[in-house]
Amino acid sequence: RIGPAFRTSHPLASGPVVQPAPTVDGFVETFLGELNYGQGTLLSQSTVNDQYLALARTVRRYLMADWLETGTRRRQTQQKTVGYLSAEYLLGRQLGNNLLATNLQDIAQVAMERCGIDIATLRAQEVEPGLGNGGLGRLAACFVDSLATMDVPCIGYGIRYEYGIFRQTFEADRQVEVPDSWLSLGNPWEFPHPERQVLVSFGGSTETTTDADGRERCTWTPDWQVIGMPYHYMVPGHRNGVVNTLRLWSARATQAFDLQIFNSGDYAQAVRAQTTAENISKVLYPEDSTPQGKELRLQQQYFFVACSLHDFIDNTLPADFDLRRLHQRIIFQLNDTHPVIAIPELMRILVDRKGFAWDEAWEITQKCFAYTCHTLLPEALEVWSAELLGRLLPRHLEIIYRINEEFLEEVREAHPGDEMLVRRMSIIAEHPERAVRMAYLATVAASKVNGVAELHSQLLRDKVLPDFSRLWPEKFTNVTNGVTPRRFVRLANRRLSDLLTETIGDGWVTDLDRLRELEPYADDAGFREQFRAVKQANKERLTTLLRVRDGLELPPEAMLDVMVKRLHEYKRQTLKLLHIVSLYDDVVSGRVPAEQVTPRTFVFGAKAAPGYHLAKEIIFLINAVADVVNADPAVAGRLSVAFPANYNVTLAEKLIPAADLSEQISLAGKEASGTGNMKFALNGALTIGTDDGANVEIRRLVGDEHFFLFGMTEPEVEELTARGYTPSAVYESDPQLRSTIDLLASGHFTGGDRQAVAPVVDNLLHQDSFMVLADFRAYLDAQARVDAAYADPDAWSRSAILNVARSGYFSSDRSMRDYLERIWHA
Ligand code: OX2
Repeated sequence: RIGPAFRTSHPLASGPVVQPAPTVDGFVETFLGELNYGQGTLLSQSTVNDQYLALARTVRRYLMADWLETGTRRRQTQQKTVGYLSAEYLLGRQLGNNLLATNLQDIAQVAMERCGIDIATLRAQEVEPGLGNGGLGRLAACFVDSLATMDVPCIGYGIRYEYGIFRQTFEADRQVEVPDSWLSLGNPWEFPHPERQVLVSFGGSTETTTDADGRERCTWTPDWQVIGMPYHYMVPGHRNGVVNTLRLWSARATQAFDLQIFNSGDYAQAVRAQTTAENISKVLYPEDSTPQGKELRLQQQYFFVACSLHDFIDNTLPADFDLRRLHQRIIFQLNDTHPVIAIPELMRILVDRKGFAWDEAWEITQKCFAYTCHTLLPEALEVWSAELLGRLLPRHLEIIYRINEEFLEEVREAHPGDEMLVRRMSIIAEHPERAVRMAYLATVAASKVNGVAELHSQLLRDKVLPDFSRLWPEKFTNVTNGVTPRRFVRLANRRLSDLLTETIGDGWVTDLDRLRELEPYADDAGFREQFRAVKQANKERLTTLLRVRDGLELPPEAMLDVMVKRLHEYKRQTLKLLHIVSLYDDVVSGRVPAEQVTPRTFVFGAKAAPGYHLAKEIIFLINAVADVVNADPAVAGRLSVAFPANYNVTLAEKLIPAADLSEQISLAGKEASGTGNMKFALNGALTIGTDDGANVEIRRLVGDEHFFLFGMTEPEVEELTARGYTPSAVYESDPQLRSTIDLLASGHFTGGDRQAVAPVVDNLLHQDSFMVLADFRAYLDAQARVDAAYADPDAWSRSAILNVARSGYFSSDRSMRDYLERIWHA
């Protein structure tokens, strides 16, 4: 460390950090400086990667003064901070976003031209940090963007995975996972801070002794430790001079550990020890909403929350801070159950390290956490076996047991004699093995519990946590998800953004309710014309991209019908597939003349968790159907199917602005919210969707006439489940469904191979857990309504414009205001 004497001895050391001049000349000069002194190369010799890195570092320089200034201001004001704890952040590319935030887009473009560089090539060089799976991770990224834009103090805490979500490729139509080594060409957006590293302990045993004054003290003697090394990322607000911090932790082996083994001469063992430690932040778990009982995953969870709590309490708060006031300085928001082990960790810090009495520590802890649940699927609620938790974190298991004991006492007091209730509510499950229910632990400890859309929050109260919501009704609340208009409108859809700004001014970028002002223009024929031209240009941009990126040839005129999201049975990509097959079947069987079919391009984008076999079979089937449909002259110019591999944030930014129709077709009661649905509506696509998640609110806001609703409602699903659902009976009763499934089953799409389609077809006919067949008829009818509506371009554009105008509510800025008001009180 450099001592304070040195720091203040130079006159420049205490002065403000100077930003480079926000001019083309200033930009060129900084860029060339970065190329020469940062990359150690000459413009004439530099590679595209050199140029990208130098450009990124240039933009970083413009942000640095604001970052340092924001940090200083935060330290001075000591305002309450949001500590967002999330195992995932699906950030998307940084360069474009940071140019937008700093208002340097045009300057950078001209500056690069002066250097003879095409900036688009440099943008394409950036590998997006895929540190998340899907909606949950992308939501976290939208939230930190909004908080910075609203100048709310926030530290996003998470894990710097060395390998993010796998890169998906297709071989013989099947998903193949390629490791995502996103760091291999260098990462200009991160700053390692070794001086803030933290030691994290695992394993070992505990011992309780009694002090002279009769107080029990627990000491945990761990077995092994790892170092948490923080990497800081800038999170700039939109043109407001604010830059918040995302602090992602990377695991390192401790030197002491290494050296000891090295000195004993066992080099292989030393390397193994290092591997064990560094494995912790090696890979992101490639799942979305179904946990695998993996020890490494629990290690990851504890690792990052232990680092984060330590970081805030010991390295961020002033040394003399009175921890009884902790809740006035921080609220830790638990992004689903992944960080819930932070609760016993804070108790451990307060009781074992800081010497608080249990009751006082519990009072503090309860005020410092709030919990967001993102699912309704019972299999997605994390449960850790007590054996594993006790082995890895013995002290934490003891603390959890004590929390549970005291909580169950409270239940017994409120409901004397109801032992069934006590068993139901226990944080500890006894069957099939003793295990910790993390969602219950979170609910017991948190000051607030929220779902992510109105319907979800209601089902969370009524179905998932009914006993808890009866005990503490005031604890439960809703905050409907949102998405950042900066990335998903302004950056992704420049053409629409310019049209919006020309029409209603640029206030909408940070105040999305202003989109309401667009409503009257829905009735303006000239505006509708411009709006259609924007959509058409976006489609052409997409067509070009998919030609270059995937070798796909798509007709740029057809309706673009898009279903992009993680592959999961409950999301029902198979329902979409049955629709496509039925349209194709109608034509090839001669029932419907090809000319009567509305030209459509169907686009899928989806990754399947590598261990989720049925999901991978569905991917195979979509690709197989695409191959045949695209090659069959009978439907040429009418139906085409595109499944570009490796759907990610970068691709979403190109796909969503081009879409006409947004597919949100999950079985009612299964999709907690969805956020893709919001992005599509904001970009002027119409939704075909079930009464599920945030679809309910989208439909209410945009109006029934501008939304294609279909399918069973959640109570109807419940009722059918209770009555007993037999998919084969539905198949027998609907000739069109029968014909569609028979065509699939015949091997028509798989070169006659019936075995290849059997896993999906058999599942639909004999299990169909998510009632695809039950909703098939309603879905096809709704799609016929879509065709009819699309046939009137003026009416369609009017609806599309109204979708944009009425979707301002789905800004993540609004979500953040709701969290601030209902949960954080920051
Ligand atoms: C997802 C939910 O499935 C999705 O409905 C929601 O929009 C998103 O989280 C953000 O709230 N893992 N991913 C999710 O939940 C879990 C668990």
